[in-house]
Amino acid sequence: MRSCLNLSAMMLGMVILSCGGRSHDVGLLQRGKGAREIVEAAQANARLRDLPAQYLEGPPFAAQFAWPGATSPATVTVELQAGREYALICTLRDTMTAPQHAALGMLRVLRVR
Ligand SMILES: [Cu+2]
Repeated sequence: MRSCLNLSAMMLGMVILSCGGRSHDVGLLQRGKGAREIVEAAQANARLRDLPAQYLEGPPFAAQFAWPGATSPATVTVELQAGREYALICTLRDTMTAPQHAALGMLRVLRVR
């Protein structure tokens, strides 16, 4: 995942640089869930609205988008809770039948101290 992450004072600023993927979603992970659950759900083609049943605590609450070869025109800033883990995931797919980018490893788990 070629995204630019800045963690400070519990704030996450997300800007997407040029990469094959175009969109990332941020969501709070259920306790005990992690990258394995994200990949398994993506491989099972879980829909975005079904992710809370798989590994998120509530729906994704932030998203960012950039066209291929471009940088996202804005920065999304979210306030993170100390002691929690967040999923930075790409739920896009290149075609209707292609796997979600998260199934291909386009994900990151953020731990906030
Ligand atoms: Cu992607």
